[in-house]
Amino acid sequence: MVISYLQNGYFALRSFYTLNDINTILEATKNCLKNKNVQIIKEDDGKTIRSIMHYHLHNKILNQYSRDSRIIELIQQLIGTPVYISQSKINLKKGKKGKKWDYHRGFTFWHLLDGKPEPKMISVFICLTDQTKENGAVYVLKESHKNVSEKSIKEESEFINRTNHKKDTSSKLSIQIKENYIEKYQSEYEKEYLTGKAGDVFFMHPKLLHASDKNTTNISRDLMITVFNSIDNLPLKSDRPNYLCEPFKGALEPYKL
Ligand SMILES: O=C(O)CCC(=O)C(=O)O
Ligand SMILES: [Fe+2]
Repeated sequence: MVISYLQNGYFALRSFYTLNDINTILEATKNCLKNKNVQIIKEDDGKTIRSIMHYHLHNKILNQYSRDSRIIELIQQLIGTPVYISQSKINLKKGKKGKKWDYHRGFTFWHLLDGKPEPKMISVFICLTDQTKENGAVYVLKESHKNVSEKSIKEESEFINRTNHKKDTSSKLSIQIKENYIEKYQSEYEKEYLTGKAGDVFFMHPKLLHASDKNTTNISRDLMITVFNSIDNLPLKSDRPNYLCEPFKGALEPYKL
């Protein structure tokens, strides 16, 4: 697992959660949506929900799943220090209505916009529904996390829409990777779809290039995403809202489910 993470930039834990777990999470997600403090990002149609932000702060059951001791243990092994949650969201990609995510590296946003110095971070993706090419599964460019410097991140990036933070996670991301760089990376690295079943979990390196297409089916493609950051890697300059860059309130306490 550790070798595969370092080599490819991601790895999968198949059937990590039972369907019972997943139903519990989906039910809790419905309750979370009733909470007025939770930040919702809509698709460009202004109606369809795209992301439910900082889910871990607004529902007790979701909070417990966000601190699953088995996952935290793995993350601490990979990062080497205690961690906290620096961002969390549930991305619903509704049948026929859910839209794409452009190619990006999480670290571009967390480093350039929030000033997190190092890639001592990991994103965990829990599949809440089956993930297929047709319903818009995430795809990655395998090994594209390697040889990425601060200079190369700046060179490949183009800033748009910098005044509206809701665009930081919209279908046209506020930091775009320039077209010529995307073409270059697509020719250099192998594209791999993170397809799987509800209950599968993916771990992703913060520098790995990834994207997803719109949902062309009637089946929703739902993902619960939690970004863990080292307690030694706090943001130095973020002016973004808390739901994009959560303030540090102490190391995460693992929860035994
Ligand atoms: O939901 C997706 O398809 C991609 C989400 C993603 O990459 C992100 O939230 O950073
Ligand atoms: Fe992402």
